[in-house]
Amino acid sequence: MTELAQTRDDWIARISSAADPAALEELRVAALGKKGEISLMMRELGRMSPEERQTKGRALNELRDEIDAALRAKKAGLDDAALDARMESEWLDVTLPGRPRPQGTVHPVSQVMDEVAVIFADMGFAVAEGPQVESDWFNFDALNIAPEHPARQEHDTFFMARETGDNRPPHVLRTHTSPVQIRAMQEQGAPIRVIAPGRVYRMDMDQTHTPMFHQVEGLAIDRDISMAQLKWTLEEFCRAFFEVDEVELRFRASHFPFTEPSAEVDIRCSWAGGALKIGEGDSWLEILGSGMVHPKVLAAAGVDPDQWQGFAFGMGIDRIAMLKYGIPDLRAFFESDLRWLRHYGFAAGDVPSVSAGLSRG
Ligand code: 2NM
Repeated sequence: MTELAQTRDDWIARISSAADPAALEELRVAALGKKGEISLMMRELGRMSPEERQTKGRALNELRDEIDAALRAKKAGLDDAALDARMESEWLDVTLPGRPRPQGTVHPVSQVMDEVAVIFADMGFAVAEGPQVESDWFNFDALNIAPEHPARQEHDTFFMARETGDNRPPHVLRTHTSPVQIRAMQEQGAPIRVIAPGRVYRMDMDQTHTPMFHQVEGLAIDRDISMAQLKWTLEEFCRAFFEVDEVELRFRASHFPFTEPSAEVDIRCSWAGGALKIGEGDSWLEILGSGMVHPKVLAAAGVDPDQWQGFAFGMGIDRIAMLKYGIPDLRAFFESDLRWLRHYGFAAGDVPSVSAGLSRG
């Protein structure tokens, strides 16, 4: 092998094993730079005879071009590899679903409404909804609440403004969700099993009352529904809702215009150590109102009281939420204080279910 061929092979080998663009640039300077090996060899040509210069010169030009081409090819290869590596490391699948971190929580009232709906759905009750602004017929008359009844007076009920000269009775903010049950009976007839959860309004504001609060009422009408089925239904509900194996309910005779007979329902509990325990102890806690739907109410809702009968009940959602989740102050429910919401709120997407557990928070 000639001296030139050896030089060529050495450079080609070094170029092909250059690890990165910086190493390659060093090789380029060492070979073709002003003081590079090939450049110095070319400078020798000046001291040669014309014949020698011609053959040696041509050979050196070829060598220089060959090394230059090898350098360029290697540079392109290294640049491609660098781009491939970058594409690999910066790879992003834009078709993946987003993973937003939820900022909000589920309000205890919403959580409890969901829990109640799930429990009653399991017993065959559908959810019914209706307007919050009601005619006084649906809110009072249909429910056998007489015009002179104290609940109808100005100081208990929010009345909507009326056009001047309009002598029809004004609409009201519903004071209970019973009008929803009247509408459900009118629309579906009997037999029927529904619950009506939602906002209700009464002019009351102190430690234990807010002017807007939440109620859930239930209604079951069929040919031969009895108080015994009412009691079983409420016991089942309380067991599931308070997530305890046994509960004991006590029915106390009471009076509501829309039920006859009527009963207030207490649940056995204990306050030992300051914490409420449902199902054991020597205390009783009032949690519900209930009774057999008054024949006049059935008739007003278009259901024949000679053929159908059934029970109804109502309870405060905010109140049972406080009891179940140990929330001390009712008014904090509606202050929208973020610290309170984060403390008492539930994880979004943790949907209650009777089989998987109501409240895993
Ligand atoms: C209660 C207590 C007792 C009730 C009655 C009705 C209706 F519309 F069917 F007549 N719904 N809810 C009722 C009965 C509500 O709340 C303390």
